[in-house]
Amino acid sequence: MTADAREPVESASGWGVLHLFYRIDHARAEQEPGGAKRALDAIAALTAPPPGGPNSHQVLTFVALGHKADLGVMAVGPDLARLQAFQAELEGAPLVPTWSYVSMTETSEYATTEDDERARLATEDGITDPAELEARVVVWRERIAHYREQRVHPALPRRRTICFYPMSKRRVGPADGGDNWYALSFDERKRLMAGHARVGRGYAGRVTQLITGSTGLDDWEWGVTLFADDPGDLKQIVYEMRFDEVSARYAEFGPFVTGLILEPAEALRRVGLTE
Ligand code: 76R
Repeated sequence: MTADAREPVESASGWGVLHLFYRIDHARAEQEPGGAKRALDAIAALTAPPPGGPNSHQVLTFVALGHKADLGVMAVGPDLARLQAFQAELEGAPLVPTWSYVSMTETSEYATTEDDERARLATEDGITDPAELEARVVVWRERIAHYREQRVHPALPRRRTICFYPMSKRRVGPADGGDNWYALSFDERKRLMAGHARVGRGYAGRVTQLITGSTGLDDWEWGVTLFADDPGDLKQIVYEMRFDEVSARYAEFGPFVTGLILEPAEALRRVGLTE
């Protein structure tokens, strides 16, 4: 089957997201020089604009710290068939898969509404003057439109460091003495998520997060990808969120992987693959 015959697999609700982790097969890399070129060709094929239109498929490469992986590759885009083809092409390079995570971008059912924000401006920020309130709502509307678009159709940010981990909301039954997020009412979940967002907003400009949904797709319910220039901010946001009720009572976490984001050729060079 030629690439052109590949039937696109797209969703109306969001883009596909692959987090791929590899270690380098150094023996193979030595026997087959040019390993980096095969990986770079795969990246170029995924991200090249198709004739007559822009391409939304993006790749971000990072070198992982620690022995969970040497190299991390994050790929996003509308067509799951293209993402799968990319994954298969990467295996032409001397890379040994160590872990992967599959998710999709999504909007959140707890997104702040305009009424929520008006109420917050009045009670939290103490704004009573109607003209000032209106001006703040206008600014908010613009910020949130950008934020929502970025959640579903993200442009991967270029920060220096990345941290990825999967997580789920707890659903232990009362018989086991546990908390069950999914047994709470919508209003209660929304109230709790507002507290979560308050903590998150404190990191505006320092940490960019991309929360992608994986319920039904992979072993956990979300993939959390955090980007920051200062790696200490990755640690700090996750630590502060642990005290917030949503995380303290209801969150369960998978493994964490941290890496340094680099341009693909440089990332491959740092893990010992040459062109
Ligand atoms: O107002 C809005 O519409 C956005 C508010 C918001 C939602 C709905 C928000 C804000 N998040 C939302 C949803 Mn989040 N987030 C995480 C983690 O380690 C941990 O304890 C948790 C991992 C981080 C670090 C983080 C950061 N968030 C979600 C969801 C989906 C919940 C669901 O649908 O049930 C998850 C799993 C999740 C987890 N969050 C923010 C942040 C930050 C930094 C913000 C502020 C963004 C901003 O306003 O600029």
